[in-house]
Amino acid sequence: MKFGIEFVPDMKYYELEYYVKLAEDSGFDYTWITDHYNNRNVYSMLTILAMKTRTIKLGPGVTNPYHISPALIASAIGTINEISGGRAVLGIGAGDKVTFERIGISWEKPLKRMREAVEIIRQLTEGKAVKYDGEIFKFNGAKLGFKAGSIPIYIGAQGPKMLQLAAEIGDGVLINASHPKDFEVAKESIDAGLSKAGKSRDAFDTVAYASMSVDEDRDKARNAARIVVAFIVAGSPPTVLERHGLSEDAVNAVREALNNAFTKGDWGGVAKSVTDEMIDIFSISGTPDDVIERINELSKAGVTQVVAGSPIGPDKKKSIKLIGKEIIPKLK
Ligand code: F42
Repeated sequence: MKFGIEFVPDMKYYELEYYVKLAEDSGFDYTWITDHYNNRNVYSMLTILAMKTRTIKLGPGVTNPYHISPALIASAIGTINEISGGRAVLGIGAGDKVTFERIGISWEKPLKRMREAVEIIRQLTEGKAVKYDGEIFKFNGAKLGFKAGSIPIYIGAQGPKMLQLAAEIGDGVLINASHPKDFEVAKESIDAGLSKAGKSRDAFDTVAYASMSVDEDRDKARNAARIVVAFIVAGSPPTVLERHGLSEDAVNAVREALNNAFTKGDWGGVAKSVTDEMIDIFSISGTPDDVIERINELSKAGVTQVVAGSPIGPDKKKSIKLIGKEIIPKLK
């Protein structure tokens, strides 16, 4: 099992640098930095991290081919690869619909755009001159003026078609899920993509981009996950909610509690609306032993990398150290 950690660049660069160095020293293999226009710029932050770390692989988790051209994505990630001495990884997804609506981007043809962008980025980073006559992108002899190097491309995916595409054209897939059932369901689409491309599963990284909360005190760990889980429940498509047998009433209670929190600031009500079952389905939360048990189940369901995503724990610093001491060494 490989270990990754996700950070949102909603903090000062030196705080992010501190956490990522701590994660590197604690044995994490990858750090993924999220990309939304309202946070600090992902490549600016990755530049600092590339300079200040030594071994951890790093990249956006995930950027998208709507904000900027694939040419600029190739140039940016190539620069990070050069600065980091070959440690860059590119996480790319279709982007976030809600965020796009605020900045006037319409979410059209995500599958087509993803396929074309990844094909172009790969050719550019491999040093090729790109002539590309796609439905979305037209390139006419574009070429990077420096050696970007070989950069693994991971695709953020949840839907069956995007999962299949990720397996067909990516080196890995970042799946926003924490429960083995979601990976058992994803397996069919991943296998279809791999077989279309004639690739073996061994050469492909299936990543659980999970919400994680770890503490020696189980209740503390689980309580720290409640607000994040509420957002995941509220944003999950009906197919996912049905898969886990969650009642409509319970889900509506979470949505209502979130509305109250936004209008009246009642975040305690949100925490109360989240059931223990929801915490089990949408996060990996508990003591180090609880987390190890869940990661073993994920491994059986085909997961090859677990990413510790928000909240990580009630005390981020303590939890990162705890994962490094009590979890990573037992699963490597
Ligand atoms: N999004 C961000 O904006 N920033 C992040 O930092 C971020 C991190 C992240 C990490 C892991 C992860 O898994 C996702 C993450 N995301 C992040 C979200 C990501 O950008 C994508 O929104 C998400 O992964 C895509 O979800 P999805 O696999 O469900 O794909 C969508 C597009 C979907 O609806 N897929 C369907 C499917 O079956 O896969 C298919 C849709 C379809 O068929 N579309 C047609 C087409 O041609 O594309 C027609 C649509 C049309 O417009 O006509």
